[in-house]
Amino acid sequence: MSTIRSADIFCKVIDNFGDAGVCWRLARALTRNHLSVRLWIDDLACLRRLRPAIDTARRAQPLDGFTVMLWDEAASEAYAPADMVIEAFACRMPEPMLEALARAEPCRAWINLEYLSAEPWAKGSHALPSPHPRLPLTQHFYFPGFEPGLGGLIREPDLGSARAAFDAQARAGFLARIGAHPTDSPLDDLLVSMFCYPHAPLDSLLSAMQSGPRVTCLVPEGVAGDLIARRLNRPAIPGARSTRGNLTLVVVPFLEPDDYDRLLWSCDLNFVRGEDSLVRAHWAERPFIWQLYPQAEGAQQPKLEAFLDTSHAGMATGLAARVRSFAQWWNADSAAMELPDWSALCANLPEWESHACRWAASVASAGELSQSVIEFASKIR
Ligand code: TRH
Repeated sequence: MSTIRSADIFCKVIDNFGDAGVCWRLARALTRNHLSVRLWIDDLACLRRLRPAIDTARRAQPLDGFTVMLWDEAASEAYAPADMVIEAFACRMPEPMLEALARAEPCRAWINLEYLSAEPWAKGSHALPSPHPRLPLTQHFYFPGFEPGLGGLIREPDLGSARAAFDAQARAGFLARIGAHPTDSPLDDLLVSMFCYPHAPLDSLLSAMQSGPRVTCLVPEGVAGDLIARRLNRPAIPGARSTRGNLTLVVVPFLEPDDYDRLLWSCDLNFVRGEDSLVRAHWAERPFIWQLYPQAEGAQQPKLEAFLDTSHAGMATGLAARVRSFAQWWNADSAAMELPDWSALCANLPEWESHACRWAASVASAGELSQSVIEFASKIR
């Protein structure tokens, strides 16, 4: 056992916001666990979309208690590794950095933080060693997860109290601040947040919403922008809104992560995607529909089924079937499936919310990622 005092997180942005989002969140969580943290990221502009405080012209800068470092070729010069070195999502550190890692005394904990999946193989691969083919270095796989036996999910220790303090008045103030609701009168509609990929069958869903129960759908700027602009008949910029039938469509700003949490807490149903917004939707304790990041050969489909199997444990059979068919439709490759009954899904929201609370509590009790990875690193070092 060796105390871990510092961490380097390496983040290569492939596309979208998930790589930066997960790494930023992990950096903040490790910092709050009293580690000195550097987040090495190759795309400062992407991080800036999440945290506008970032200056894209600076190679090193403080943010939220840790240091953000531009990860480019020059970063390898004189690299001195931290006690724990995390490569996110198998991004590869360049040879000179690996050589510095191999030379470091005492040896460092070298970890590959993997993608989140409920598929059974994740448990089988969690914490396995993977020796470097040439250098005297061993990397370990580390899997976040929903169940015991994996690394858990990132969950800030003060999240429960922050959410509990977010009462009806705070919610109304927040919704007014982001322009979700133009007046201070209470919002009677069902409130839905929408974060999806451009290929989602959103147009069909919005049409169904027009003839379902009254709903206000909040779409952060940049999400399905072309479709939303067509629907609104004007640019999809914050403040743009239109009502057709029982649906009011509103564009809100792309929010900073802590405000995005508040958005999820505020809504009756959240559509989320990728990885990090899925985790945040759990902590909102509200019903959610997940759209998975599309992978080669449809690898996201078994991932979806595994998640539904795991997360629906203990859910009433009728509700589970309804949610499953909706999630399958939302993730289908084509318009081959018929749109499930939107109104019936809405009628199930109270029962679904009770399940969401139980499921979130079960996931939270399975472990917290930032703490578990520190413990793991101190054992393997
Ligand atoms: O943006 P994503 O689709 O990211 C994806 C996934 O991580 C995927 O697994 C990965 O392979 C791919 O990137 C490269 O979805 P995700 O993971 O939810 O990340 C979005 C982040 O943006 C998350 O941290 C929440 C945050 N966010 C805000 O902060 N404000 C907002 O208004 C919105 C809509 C999102």
